Amino acid sequence: MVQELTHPLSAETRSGLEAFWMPFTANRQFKTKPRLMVSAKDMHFTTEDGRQVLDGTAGLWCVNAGHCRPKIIEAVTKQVATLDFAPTFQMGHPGPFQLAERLADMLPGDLDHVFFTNSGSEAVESALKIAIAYHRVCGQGTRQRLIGRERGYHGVNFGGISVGGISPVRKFFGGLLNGVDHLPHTHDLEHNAFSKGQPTWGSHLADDLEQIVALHDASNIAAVIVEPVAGSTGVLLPPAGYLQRLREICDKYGILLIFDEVITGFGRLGSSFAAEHFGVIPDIITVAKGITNGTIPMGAVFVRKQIYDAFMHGPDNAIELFHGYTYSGHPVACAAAMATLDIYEEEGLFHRANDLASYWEEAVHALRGLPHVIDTRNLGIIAGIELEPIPGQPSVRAFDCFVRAYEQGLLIRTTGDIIALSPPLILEKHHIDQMFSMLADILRETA
Ligand code: PXG
Ligand code: PLP
Repeated sequence: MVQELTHPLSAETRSGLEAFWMPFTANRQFKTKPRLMVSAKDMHFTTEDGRQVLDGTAGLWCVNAGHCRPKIIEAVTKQVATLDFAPTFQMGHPGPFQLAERLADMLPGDLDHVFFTNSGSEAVESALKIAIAYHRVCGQGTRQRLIGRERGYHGVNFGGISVGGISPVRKFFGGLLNGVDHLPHTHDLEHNAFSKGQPTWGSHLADDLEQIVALHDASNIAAVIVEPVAGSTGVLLPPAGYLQRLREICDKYGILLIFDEVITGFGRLGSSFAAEHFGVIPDIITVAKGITNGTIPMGAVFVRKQIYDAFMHGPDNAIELFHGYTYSGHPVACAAAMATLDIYEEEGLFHRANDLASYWEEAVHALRGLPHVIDTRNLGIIAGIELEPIPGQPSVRAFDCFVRAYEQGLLIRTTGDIIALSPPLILEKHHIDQMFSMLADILRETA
């Protein structure tokens, strides 16, 4: 029998909300006026007070196939009743082997080995460690420096916040990894406002990598990590040619290139991975979110064959990589991922995203000219709408839009004064129409 919640939550009475320290949330503000979702189906959430909310953000960039898909529910239910857990340290079960083979078939270039984690943050830590260890096993143990980028987001663990470029995060946590440099971010409204797709100005910003190499020498540098499209700091698009240039410079100096595809992986840009969309193959890719449609936590690191092979030396009984999580390749997460990939494939969702991208682009740019809108930008099924901040009150205007949107039945995501949209890829044109007409009304109402 299903146990009822002993302390039912109530947004109305605001009871039962205190103990949960909410992540990345204004806790006190939320708890005085909570926004609670109790169920979801396909493109919509249902709120505690029974309202439908159109999901404009695929949850948090993860529910790419829409909510509560029966195939995933069935796979997870079956798995949890058959093999709830089995270790993957010196042991195995079929799930992660089958899933890794399948992912390897989807991956571009010679990326063909998969290390499993439980989140994007863990995928990033794993990727950074693999990069440093790789150089060591290749006899280049001095290559330890890591290069990230301003306004990069690579999750919340120490490696990720060190290569990340979010100043409030860096201010609060001090004691970051030594030996990290940052490339400049590529966001420039003076040159690129209202770009449709990739902006044309700014590929030269990749050349700063040359200066970092000149300063430290390539023999001290392990890897460069970037999001092909920076999502969580406000949809920052790579200028045309920028990622190609990074690839060239990394090749020139033997530096590994890591694409953090936690957001761009699994269809967001109308391709399996951004690497494919941009035609730039990195050495390592990190993913999470869409790998299981957000149903069960899972992340992964994809590496090129030569990286995996470099570790496969020494006595057969030697552990090659001193790294792993209890739940690396968890059976239930693997089942969720297999069912998710089935849906992506059967419904051709990546192609669908690609097909809808131009309709989406038109809708995004139709917001140009509305009050406070200083930029609209898009790629695949992602949009960024940047608002002029209220002087002296950064992020207040966008947050006000977020609350209004929620109250009117649309979930958007805001970061600073930027609205980010990334709906499930099952969306129909009428959802796009509805989303942008609601957003236009909200922008007109917003002070
Ligand atoms: N890398 C990237 C590029 C991400 O976007 C992570 C790593 C960390 O993943 P986990 O699973 O540890 O959260 C992310 C996560 C937002 C938002 O509002 C974005 C993320 C997470 C929460 C909110 O844009 N991205
Ligand atoms: N694999 C998965 C999981 C997919 O969703 C798709 C397409 O949507 C494909 C493979 C096929 O991709 P393509 O035909 O571009 O090679």
